[in-house]
Amino acid sequence: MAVRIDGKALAAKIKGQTAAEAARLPRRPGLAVVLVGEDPASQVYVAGKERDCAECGIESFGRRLGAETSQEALLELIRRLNEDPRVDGVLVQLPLPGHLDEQAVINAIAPDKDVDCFHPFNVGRMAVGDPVFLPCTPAGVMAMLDEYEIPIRGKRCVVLGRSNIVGKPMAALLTQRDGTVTICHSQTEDMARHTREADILVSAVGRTGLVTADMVKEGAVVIDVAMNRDENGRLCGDVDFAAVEPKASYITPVPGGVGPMTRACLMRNILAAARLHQA
Ligand code: L34
Repeated sequence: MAVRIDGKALAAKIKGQTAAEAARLPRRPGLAVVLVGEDPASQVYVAGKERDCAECGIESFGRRLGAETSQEALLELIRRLNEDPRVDGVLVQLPLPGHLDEQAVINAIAPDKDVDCFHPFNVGRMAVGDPVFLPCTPAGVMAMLDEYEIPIRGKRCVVLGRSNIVGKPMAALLTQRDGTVTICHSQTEDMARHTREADILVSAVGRTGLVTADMVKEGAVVIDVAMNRDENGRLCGDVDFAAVEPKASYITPVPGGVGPMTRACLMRNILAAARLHQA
């Protein structure tokens, strides 16, 4: 039976450290969270981030915009936040309504305030192994592996999903730690052939029931990044948890796994940004 990785507990520990360090700065760090539209899941996640900020002694400036906001109005808001000295981090919650150009919005965020680590400058710095910030979800996964002393070097790591915000940076960080990394995606032929070889399996697809017990090697470490709703509206990941748990050596639950770690790593990035700005 797998050990359940307690993301909530580790996130609390990281937030405690972040709060202690933030308290020593000459000025309170600040985060601007921009939410466009009324997506209910995004509202929950943003509320969680604002709660984390309060716990860490970080000031949060919420900016709620209507779903019909124009690209130009959103870019103008970002320009103002880029110039606001109280704001150390600017986060635009994704996904944006369909008429908005997400990449153009990300590109408009000042790289030194890009606490998501989505801007191409920061993605590049991370990819060459000289990071300014680390992407929150992949960094959260790495922190969980390290906390439980799970070795990465030489291990077969399989990442399901190739998004810019999770799959690609996840693969980069595992590679930097000397994992042997395979990325699978919607066009992969015979995905189970890959997953069955994995010592560390990270699923970030967003499809309930994607990872079944027959796809997991005995003793594998299984990390579930997804945030899906099942037919009863309950939060669940990609992994068939009940069936996979007996086979795995370590497994993350949803909720209480990667989600809280993403938010804790965001707090760390805001602290790092505040240090850049206050140096
Ligand atoms: N810009 N957009 C930007 N940055 C991000 O880092 C995100 N992401 C993803 C969506 N859009 C984003 C998040 O914050 C997903 N995500 C996220 C973060 C935290 C949680 C879920 C998604 C989270 O706290 N999950 C809780 C349960 C929350 C609930 O009850 O719904 C958990 O325990 O997993």
